[in-house]
Amino acid sequence: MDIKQLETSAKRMRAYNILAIHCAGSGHPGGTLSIMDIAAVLYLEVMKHDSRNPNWPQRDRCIWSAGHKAPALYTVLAETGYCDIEDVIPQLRKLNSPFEGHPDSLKLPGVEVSAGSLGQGLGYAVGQALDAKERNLDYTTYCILSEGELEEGSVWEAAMSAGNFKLDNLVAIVDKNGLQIDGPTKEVMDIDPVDRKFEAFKWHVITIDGHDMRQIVDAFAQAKKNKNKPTCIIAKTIKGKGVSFMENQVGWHGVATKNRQQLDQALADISAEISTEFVEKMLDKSAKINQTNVVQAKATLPQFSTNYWWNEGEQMKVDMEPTRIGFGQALEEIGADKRICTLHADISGSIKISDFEKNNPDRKSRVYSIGIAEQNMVSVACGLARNGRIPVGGTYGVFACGRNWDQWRTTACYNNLNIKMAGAHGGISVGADGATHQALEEISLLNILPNMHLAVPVDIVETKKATKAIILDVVGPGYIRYAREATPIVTTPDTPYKWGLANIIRYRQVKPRFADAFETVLSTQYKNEDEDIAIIACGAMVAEAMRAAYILKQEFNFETRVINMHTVKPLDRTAIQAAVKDIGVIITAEEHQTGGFGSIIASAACMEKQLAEPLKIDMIGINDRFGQSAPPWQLMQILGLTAEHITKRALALIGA
Ligand SMILES: Cc1ncc(C[n+]2csc(CCOP(=O)(O)OP(=O)(O)O)c2C)c(N)n1
Ligand SMILES: [Mg+2]
Repeated sequence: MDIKQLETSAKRMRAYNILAIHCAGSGHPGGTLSIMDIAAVLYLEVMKHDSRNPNWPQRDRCIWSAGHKAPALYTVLAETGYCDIEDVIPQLRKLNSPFEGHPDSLKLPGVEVSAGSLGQGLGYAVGQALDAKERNLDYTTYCILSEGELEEGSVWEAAMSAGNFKLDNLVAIVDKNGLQIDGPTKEVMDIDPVDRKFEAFKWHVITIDGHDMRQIVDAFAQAKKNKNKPTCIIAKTIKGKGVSFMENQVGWHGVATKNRQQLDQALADISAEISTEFVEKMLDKSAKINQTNVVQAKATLPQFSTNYWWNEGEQMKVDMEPTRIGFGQALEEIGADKRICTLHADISGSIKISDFEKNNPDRKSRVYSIGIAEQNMVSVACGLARNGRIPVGGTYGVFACGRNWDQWRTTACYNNLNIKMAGAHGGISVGADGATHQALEEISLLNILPNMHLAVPVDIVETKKATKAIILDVVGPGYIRYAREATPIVTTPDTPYKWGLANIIRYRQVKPRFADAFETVLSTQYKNEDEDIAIIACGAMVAEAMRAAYILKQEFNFETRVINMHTVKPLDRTAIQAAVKDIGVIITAEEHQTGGFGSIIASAACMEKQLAEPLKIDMIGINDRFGQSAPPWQLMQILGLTAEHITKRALALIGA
C-alpha cells in the first residue's frame, strides 16, 4: 500500500472505531485514535499474516499489551479480513460478543493474547521471540505498549530480558501520547527519558512522529534490518488524534461520545468517507442488540407469581448509588487527620480516592501519585506506615490485591503494617470492561493472609462506615472491597454497624419502600426465631439476599435469617454457628468466585459440633469461570447472582 492508501485506511478505521465506542456507550477513544496510524501500517503493510489462517506458525505476531486499545485492534482485524466491521461496531462490549472490552484470544481469531492488565504483554512477546530464535522461525514479534504502562515494573523486567537475549526479532512500539487517566504522564509519574531507559537495557531506539505514515513505514523497515538488539519505536502521538474536541484532552481517555451531535462532530472531524446510511444502519443494529440482550438476560431469571425486580415490582422501591461514593465521602470527612495520606495509581477519580483532597487543597501534600505501579503502591504504603502514617491506596480490585499479592503477603501482612487499600470496582460491576477488569478473587487472595482485615460492605451508607472503621479503628493491613455500579441502598446511617460483628436482617412486613420492610440488629443482640433458612452474604449480595427473603416469605411463607457479613476478616463465627444450631440450612451468596466467601462460611459452620441434624449448605457465586463484557445487571442475571436465583436454590435446599 502506498502512503496515501494507508492514510485513507487509517481515517476509515478511526471513524469505525469512534462509531463502535459510541454504540457500546463506553470504551477508550483517546488511546485508540493515537495508535491507529501505527496499527494501519503494521497490519496493512508491514506484517505477514493471513486472516484465513490466523494461527499460521510463520505469521508475524502483534501483541497488544495495552489491552484497552481493543477497538483499534478490532477495526484493523476487520480491515484485514478476520472479522466483519458490521459485527464489530454494533456488538462491541455487549453481552456474548467476541468483541470484549479488552481483547480475548479465546473468542476472536487474530487476537494473539488476551490483555487488559497493563504491563504483561512485553514479557509474552519476549517468549514468542525467544521461541522463534530457538526454532529458527522467520517471524517478527511486535508489541504495542502505552506510555503510562511503562510505569509498571514488569515492563522493565521484560525489557531487560529482551536486551540480554539480544532479541533482534522483537519490536516494541510505545504510544507516547503524553496523557494517562489522572493527567499528563509528566505529572502522574514522569517516566522520561524513555529512549535512554530502553537504550540502557540494550535496545535500539527509534523516535518518530506516530502520525507520519512515511516515518512509521521507515521505522519498521529499519527495525527489520537491525541486528543483535531488540528495537523500540517511540512514537510521539496525540491522544484523541483526528477528533478536534478529543485531541490532547485527558477526559477522553475512557468515555464514549455522549450523543448524536458529538458523534457527528467526531465523524466530521475525521472526514472519512463513510455514509450517513452506514452510520444509521450501525446505530439501529446496536439498539436492536441492546434490546435483545435485555430480554435474553432477563429470561434467565426464575419466575414467580409477580415481578420482584428492583424498582419494578410493587414495594420494591429503592434508591441506588455506587458504593464508591461512600468511600469518597468517608475519606473526605476523616481526611483532616494528619496521619492519613493517599496513594494514587492512575485511577483516582473514578474510585473516589481523590475526594480526600478535592475540596481540601491543603491535603494535596499528603497525596502521592505512584503511577500505574500497584506493587510499588503497597511497598511504599508499608514504608509510610512504619513511621505512623496511615496510607490509603486504591485501584481496581484485580490490581489492588492480585497484581501485588506478594507485597501484601511479605511486606504488609508479615510485618503487620497499618496500610489500607481500596479494592474498587469489585465483582462484575465494571461490566463492559470485561473479564480482565472484573475482580472475582479478592476474598480468596486476601482472607488467607495472616494479620489481614477485610471489609465487604453492602451499600453506599455502609461503605462510608466501613471506610472510617478500617482506616481509623483497625490497626494492621486492611482492604475494603466496593463497587462501581449503582446498587440498592438498604441501610441507613442509624443501622447498627460494628467492625467484626455481622448484622442480622429480618423481613417484618410489607412497606412502601423495600428497605423499610426489614429490621436489622447486631448479631450479638439477635434472638433465635427458628427461621427456615439463613442466607449469609457480603457486599451487594446482601441486598439480593434481602430480596430473596422477601420472595421466600411472600410466595412460600418461609422465614429467612439474612446475615450481612460485612466484615469478612475477622469473621463473626458466633453468628454463623448460631445459624447452624438454630436453622441448619444455609446459603452463602457472593459476587465472587463461588466458595471464596462461601468456603470461609462453610468451614466456620462445620466447626459447630452440636448439630442436631445434618447441616445443609449451598453456595451462590460465579462458578469457576471468568467474567465477560456486558452491563452489570445483565451479568448478575446471566451469572445467576440475583435474588430470584437465590430463592430457587433456597427452595431446593429447604426441600420445598
Ligand atoms: C495493571 C493495570 N493497572 C491499571 C489499569 C487501569 N488503566 C487502564 S488504561 C490506564 C492508563 C492508560 O494510560 P496510557 O498507558 O498512557 O494509555 P493511553 O494513553 O495510550 O490510552 C489505566 C491506569 C490497568 N488496565 N492495568
Ligand atoms: Mg498515554
